[in-house]
Amino acid sequence: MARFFSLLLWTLPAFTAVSAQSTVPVFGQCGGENYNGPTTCAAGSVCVIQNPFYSQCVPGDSGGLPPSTTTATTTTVSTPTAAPTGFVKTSGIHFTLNGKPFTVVGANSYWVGLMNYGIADMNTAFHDIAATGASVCRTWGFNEVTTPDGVAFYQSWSGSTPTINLGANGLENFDNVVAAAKANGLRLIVTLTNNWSDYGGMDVYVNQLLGQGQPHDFFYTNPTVIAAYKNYVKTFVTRYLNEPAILAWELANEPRCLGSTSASSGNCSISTISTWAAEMSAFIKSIDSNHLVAIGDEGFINDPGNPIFVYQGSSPSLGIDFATNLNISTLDFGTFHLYPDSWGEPANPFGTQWIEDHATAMTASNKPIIMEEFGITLDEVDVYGSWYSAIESTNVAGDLIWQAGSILSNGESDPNGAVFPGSAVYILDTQHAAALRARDGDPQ
Ligand SMILES: *[C@@H]1O[C@H](CO)[C@@H](O)[C@H](O)[C@H]1NC(C)=O
Ligand SMILES: *[C@@H]1O[C@H](CO)[C@@H](O)[C@H](O)[C@H]1NC(C)=O
Ligand SMILES: CC(=O)N[C@H]1CO[C@H](CO)[C@@H](O)[C@@H]1O
Repeated sequence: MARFFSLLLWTLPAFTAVSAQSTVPVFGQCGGENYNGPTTCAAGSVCVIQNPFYSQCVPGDSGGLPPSTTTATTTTVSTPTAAPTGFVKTSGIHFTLNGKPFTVVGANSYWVGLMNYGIADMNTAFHDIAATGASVCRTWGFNEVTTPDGVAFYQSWSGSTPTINLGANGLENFDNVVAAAKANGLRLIVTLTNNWSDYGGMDVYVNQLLGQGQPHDFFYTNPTVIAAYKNYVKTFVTRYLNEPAILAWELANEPRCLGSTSASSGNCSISTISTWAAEMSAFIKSIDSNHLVAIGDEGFINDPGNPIFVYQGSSPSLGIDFATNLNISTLDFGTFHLYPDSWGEPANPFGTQWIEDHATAMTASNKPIIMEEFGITLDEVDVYGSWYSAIESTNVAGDLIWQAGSILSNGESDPNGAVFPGSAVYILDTQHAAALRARDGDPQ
């Protein structure tokens, strides 16, 4: 069925009044009730009202016009422009914000904080995501390096000694990521390590602390490794304790018994990873009661005898059971991924069945779940359309496509599976975000 669709453009809301004093840096406060400081934004940024109490200098220009003293001109229904306030919580199978429904929909952008993008490019990236009506972006809060290689990194290792990078290409860079997401009305799901060797991940901890080639799954069980990971997590999480633009922390991207570079110990099972997830999520909850916590796993189902690989969660290479992990009280929501091409399955009916089977576990656990990564290489619009219908009708809380794409100052962002503004999938995503918000009665 063809549906009329018109793409709504993102517009900055009003500029605040200006009285010439000193200049406010980008992302600094420039107005708001009871605010008496300077109101002129640094060159290349404009003052944007986020709420009655807070206006912020946001990268952009005012089109050569002096800032206007009148309030809001145009806003669109499809794009939230207010900076996030309040922490997202859960209630039954739903996410909530300030007691009202909150729809989790958007995209992954692992690259936004890693590729040395400046604030203006970060702003473009988040603007392109927000303009679909998205509420959330998932990104990497890790890059473990033994030799810094030019991109941003958050922890470097010299032998068995890790050093968290607090500098301009470290957590200060992530501060900019958070501020840029926030300025575009988005919240972040931040993943704190990787099963895979991309950007370091678990094997760096294991190799540096226990010796090269030690089993991947020692990441989950070795006390020295667990202590080092907790130290990293604590520094990262504590820095953003009071930041409402963080929606959730994730323990790892796609944890499995097996990684990219080393073997498994042969002693890794569902209980290995669920025990680790329970300990790590309780640890985060003990230092941060504001934010939600999830695993970040692919959502494998444990159905012994099922011939399909991703239903063999107890396989010694996987060690994940979606239902078992949903039972962990310090985990707030469940995640699953959907990549039929890499899993050797057809897009459908496999894909819609996979969504329905997770919805069944969601109902049993009474926690929200999201399809937080998915992708296919052929017939994207038809296939995603069918998956989105399944998400919408099964009450799965939402989804984040892999992955966002933007045209930035040095060209295209990582084109792998990327959805660029104006593409057919981008337009489909915009319709889907509106449908999910309408389903949930999300007031944004
Ligand atoms: C196997 O793992 C369990 C916990 O998952 C642990 O108690 C046991 O000591 C491990 N055995 C070996 C040989 O590593
Ligand atoms: C999850 O917890 C419920 C309630 O305690 C229990 O009935 C169910 O068997 C558990 N599921 C798994 C997979 O552990
Ligand atoms: C599931 C998945 O995407 N796995 C890939 C992650 O990345 C590593 C490389 O670092 C690949 O080997 C995996 O196949």
